[in-house]
Amino acid sequence: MSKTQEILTLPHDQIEDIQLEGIKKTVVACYENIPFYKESFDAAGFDPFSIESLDDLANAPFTTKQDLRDNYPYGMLAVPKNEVREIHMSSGTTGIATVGAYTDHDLEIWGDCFARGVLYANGGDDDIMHVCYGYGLFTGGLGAHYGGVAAGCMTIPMSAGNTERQIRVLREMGSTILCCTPSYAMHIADTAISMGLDPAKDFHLRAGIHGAEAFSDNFRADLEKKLNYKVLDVYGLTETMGPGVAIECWEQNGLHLAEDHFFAEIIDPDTGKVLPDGEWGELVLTTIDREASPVVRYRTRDITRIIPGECACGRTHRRIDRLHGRTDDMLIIRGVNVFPSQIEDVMKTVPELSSWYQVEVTTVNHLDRVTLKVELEQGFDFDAIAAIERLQKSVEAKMKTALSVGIKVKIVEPKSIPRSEGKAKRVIDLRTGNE
Ligand code: DLL
Repeated sequence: MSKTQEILTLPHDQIEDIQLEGIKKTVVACYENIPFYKESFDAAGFDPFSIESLDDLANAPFTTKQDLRDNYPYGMLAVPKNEVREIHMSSGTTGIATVGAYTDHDLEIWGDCFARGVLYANGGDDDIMHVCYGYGLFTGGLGAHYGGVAAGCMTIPMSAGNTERQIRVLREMGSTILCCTPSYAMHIADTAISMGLDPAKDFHLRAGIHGAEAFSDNFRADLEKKLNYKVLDVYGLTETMGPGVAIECWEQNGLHLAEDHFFAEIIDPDTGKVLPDGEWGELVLTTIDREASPVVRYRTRDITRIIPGECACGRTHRRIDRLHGRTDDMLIIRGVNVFPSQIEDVMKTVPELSSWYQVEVTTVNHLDRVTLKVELEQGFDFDAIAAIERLQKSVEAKMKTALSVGIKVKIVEPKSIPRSEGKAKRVIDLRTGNE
């Protein structure tokens, strides 16, 4: 058994020993090397030398994205600059970047974490990994690339874009694992179909390792049918490493956290209280052995839960559920909280609607107005105007029942919503102050 495979099946109490040792070191390294942490721990009265059990970590204060932004560019570095080999950045909506830095060791664990996706896909050195996440400051491309190399795959560094070329290479090289956002995978599939190909037969894919954005079960089922492969969800974020923090196994029943590198807590986003396994809340991550950019109790704003119990695959690392969205995705429409995933849940119940949509929020006469633009599923007649109007009304009624707030529904032609090569833009908030 390889070292990684052995780690993935360690009894959980041994994983917790690794976590406790790692966290003790991380917390002290943060305190001693990062002025932000010294100030924040002191202000909270948290003694970094006091940790004796994993529960004690709950006494440490949280770290937020704003803290990382305030310390841009090098304020959160825990090692001298000459030990840093690579950096990545995420710009976010406000344009102020957060930086993730990696030492040689950090790059090695990154590769190891993403390579678990290949193991979860029952793969190895016979696989050909086609990587069309963007390479560059975005962590998707290089993170998947290091994983492919670490897993021994032939790794093809396509980066995103030039979709027809992606299709040519997928066919000609016989790629077996596709790594990109789920929306780009769907765009590749649809473009291949519009070129007269049948990607289910003309490609040789076995698995897709897709993430960086939320996607519904329906969307996944569609993708799996079009590309004749199995889709595994991968989660990660620039602030803690990039893709590979958690990845689904072949069971498709939650994403195994790389628990030997990350400690996860789920908190109530309003009170900050740690919630028991099984309850939905905000994911908070602490790095266990990250050297250059360690974080303590980083509030990801991502909403998930720890799935109680063991996975049928036999691996012992705990699983998080597929993401329900982010705390900051939540729209407050005339005082009612609405998540885009709730809108998607209603869409799923209407067979005439495809999974491509955009939600636009504007202000009309000082009131929020939400318009859902959703594409008609291929094969339904867009020119049957009366039928489309009836359908719009009936979807509006369903939305009102499900969301407790009215939204306008506009059914648009198939393929009229712009496709993305990276993360799809699902919500456009044009309300004053949100442009
Ligand atoms: O998106 C890292 C990544 C690249 C993950 C490739 C997976 C694959 P950021 O650009 O910093 O990093 O964005 C991180 O994206 O906090 C989530 O809100 C969202 N996200 C990431 N993975 C998933 C997923 C990368 N599987 C933010 N499902 C995170 C839903 C995801 N949302």
